[in-house]
Amino acid sequence: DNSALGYSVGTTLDRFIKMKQDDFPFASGELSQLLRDIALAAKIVNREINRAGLANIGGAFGQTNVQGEEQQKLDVIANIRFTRALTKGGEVCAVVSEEDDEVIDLQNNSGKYVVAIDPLDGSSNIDVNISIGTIFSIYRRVTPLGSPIQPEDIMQPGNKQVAAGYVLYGSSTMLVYTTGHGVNGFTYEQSLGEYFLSHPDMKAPASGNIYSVNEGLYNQMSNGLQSYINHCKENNFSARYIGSLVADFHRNLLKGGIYIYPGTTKTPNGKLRLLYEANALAYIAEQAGGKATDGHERILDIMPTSLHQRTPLFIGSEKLVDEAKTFLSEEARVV
Ligand code: P6P
Repeated sequence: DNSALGYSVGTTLDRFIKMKQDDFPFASGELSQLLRDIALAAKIVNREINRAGLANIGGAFGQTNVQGEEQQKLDVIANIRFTRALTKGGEVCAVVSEEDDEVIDLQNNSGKYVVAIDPLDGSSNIDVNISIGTIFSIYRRVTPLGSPIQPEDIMQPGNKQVAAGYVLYGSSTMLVYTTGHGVNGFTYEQSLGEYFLSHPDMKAPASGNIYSVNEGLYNQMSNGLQSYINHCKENNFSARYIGSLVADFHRNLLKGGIYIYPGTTKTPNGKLRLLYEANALAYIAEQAGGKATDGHERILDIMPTSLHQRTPLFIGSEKLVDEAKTFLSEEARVV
């Protein structure tokens, strides 16, 4: 029971948001409503995901959609669901989505917030029934109300986030988020349609012995990173790599560990996207006492220059991220 924190395990998400809002009487409640909108869309996406496998069986289970259309890809469906929920909610004026080349203007000119989202990350894992996730960042717009202005409202560094979170559609579905006052995890109870506080005040273990990296990239890695990976092997680390960012991140957040998606000779900036993957997880990691860098600088201080830009990502337990960095800088000295 975390009564010292003013709430206890088992509190519903709605009550938790309400209590947190009471802590900020000047809050207009719009961010609270925005979080509710995201939580609702996640319930719908969760249901679509659970039905997807059957949808491929088609009519046999009556799963083809009513229009009998070609079963849309789940990440397209997720993008529609989140964008629609944010449009109807009215608090968001613009969305940057992994699924759309350009910024989506929601035509909510009184919306104070901008959302960057990966509606369904790791969708290549769906067909093989591996956990997948939604990742989102929330910013306050910086220009006066009206149509969102680029780049000012959109290309904000991660240190300007007002909230960030992820949904993990795993053995159970969880919503984990921060509004800058710590990290809290909620587990979705499908039969009740409610999220219940299951992981209050989440803290990243300062260290750990799990490293998560695609070792298939080893030969394309810098000497410094190769030496760090060898260091992990020499120190009895466990290699845990699901290949689904949210699942790998969440496990390391709970157990301690480091997740690395490095720049390589073929992809110098790695694979993961700054605006709607790295920034959100970096904010959560830091709020939980962990760390996130691109190998050199803090992810949250990177000034974006393009919507879908990639960044190398070293994220997780503070001591491990710091340690990895020393190996990388050694490489710099050697060179
Ligand atoms: P690789 C999934 O495609 C994803 O975007 C992340 O979820 C995951 O961590 C990463 O890519 C896996 O990439 O190159 O190791 O298959």
